[in-house]
Order: sequence, then structure tokens, then C-alpha cells
Amino acid sequence: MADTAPFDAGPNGDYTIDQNWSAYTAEEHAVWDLLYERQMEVLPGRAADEFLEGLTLLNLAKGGIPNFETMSDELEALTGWRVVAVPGLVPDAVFFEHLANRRFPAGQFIRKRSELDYLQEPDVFHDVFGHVPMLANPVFADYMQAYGKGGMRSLEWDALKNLAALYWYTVEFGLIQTDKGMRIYGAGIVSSKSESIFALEDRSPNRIGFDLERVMVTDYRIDDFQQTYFAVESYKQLFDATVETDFAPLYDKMQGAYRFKPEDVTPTDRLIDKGTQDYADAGGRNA
Ligand code: HBI
Ligand code: FE
Repeated sequence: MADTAPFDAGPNGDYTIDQNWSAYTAEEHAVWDLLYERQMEVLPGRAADEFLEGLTLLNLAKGGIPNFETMSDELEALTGWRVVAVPGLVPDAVFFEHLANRRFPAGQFIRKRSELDYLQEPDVFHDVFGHVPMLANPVFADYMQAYGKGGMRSLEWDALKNLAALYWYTVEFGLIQTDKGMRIYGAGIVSSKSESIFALEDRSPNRIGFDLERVMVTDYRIDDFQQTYFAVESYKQLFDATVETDFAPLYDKMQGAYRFKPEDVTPTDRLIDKGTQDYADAGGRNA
């Protein structure tokens, strides 16, 4: 969550900046290609078909950092979304307003070769490789817009924490149960080589069927692999849960607070895998 951003609203008044594509260096394009190549070693058979189809439809293959203008022209023809450049995290209200208008704000910068695996701020690889392919899917594209509209309303209810958890456990770290088995679609997973494997194959995390209210009152980790992943059965399930639910009584009940810790399993959960939590108990990435 970004209540205050280290940037000002800029000349456009909405935190967007020029991508300035021609200014990327050969090294920056090479870092994209390297990240792309590493992900493609693990994603076939693990990533959702819709994600892999989006990559193909938008030509996000190797060949350097995509140009947002040409990519947006292709994406707009598919689902009406465009990608706009931002310097980094933008304030929540600004972020939601972009989504509500089918604009995805993507970080303009790319990580350095020395920090391939782990970074705090969303860069162009996380935002474009991780998020944009799913925006080529019509149902998911509608879910993202509905989320943006819901986000704008949540600010009036002081319910941002609850809505942020929904984003985290779906858009960023979501799993989907398919006929072919469990797959990853969350941008935080599909843009990370180690988490792509951990989220599906490690015995440490819980895997639980998605339930809107359960997810919205569950705290999450921003510094390491998730201790619980939630799996949807379809993207329609997500869209329906978001647009057909009256959030006002939910927000009254939730009080902008979390009731469950990241590792909790509750009696009413549709439990798919009960995790051992070995990884987290051993100290996670700092072990
Ligand atoms: N800004 N650039 C950027 N990317 C985000 O994912 C983002 C943000 N600002 C706020 C924000 N996310 C949160 O409001 C949501 O994750 C809930
Ligand atoms: Fe993200």
C-alpha cells in the first residue's frame, strides 16, 4: 500500500510519465531477456494457459523491454486495456483510478543484473511480464477493472486493508485449479523463478480454495514467499465475487482489520494442501 509516494503527480497530473523507450540501454534490454529466459524455463506446465496465451498474443517474448505504445495498441484491440508508465508505487487512489479506467500503471525502470531475484518496488519486468498477459484475457480484464472501481469505493469505507488482501491473494499470488492440475497466474509468482516452483510444489505453504471473505481478512507477507496460496476454479468466480457482492455489509463486519495470520488454517477452509510451514519456520529467505 502506498499512502504516500516518493513522487509527485507529474505533468499529466496522474503520476504517469513517458516510458522513454529509446533511452533504455543495451544492458537494460539484456536484463529483460535474461529474466524472460529464466521464467520460460519454469512456466510451461506451471503457468495458467491464459497467462501463456497472453504472452504470445502480445509478443512479449525475448527481444528486450516492450514498447508500451505498440503493446498497448495490441492489448487495447483485445480487451480495451492500455499500459501507462509510472516511476514506481503511486498513491492508492491514483492506482485504483487507473484500473477503473482500464489503464495498467507499470514501472518504467528495470532491476539491475545484481538483483534478479528479489526487489521491493515493482519494475517493468514484474509489471509487464507478470501482469499484462492476464489483461489479454477478457474475464480477467473485467475483474481488474471491477477491482479498481471497488478500490475507489473502499477508500471511503476505510477498508483498504481488506481490499488490498484480495489483490494480493489473487492478482499477485493467485493459483487456479484446472483440468490439467494446479496452475499459477498471480503476477508475483509468474515473474519469480523460485516462487513459481515453491507455490506449486513445495510442501511448506497451505493451498486453500478461494473464498472472498476469508481472503479479505487474511494478513500476508510482503518480504518472502507466501505461507498460504488461494486457488480459484475460474476467473469468472473472481469477477462474480467482486461485482455481485455488496461490499458495504462486509466492510462493516471486517472493520478494516485482519482476523487471520498468513499461515492460519480455519475449520471452514476448503483445504487443498495443509502446509508444513517448514520454510517459514526455518527463517525463510534469511535462513
Ligand atoms: N502503485 N505502481 C503501483 N503498483 C501497484 O501495484 C500499486 C501501486 N499503488 C498502490 C497499490 N498498488 C495498492 O493500492 C494495491 O496493491 C492494493
Ligand atoms: Fe504487482
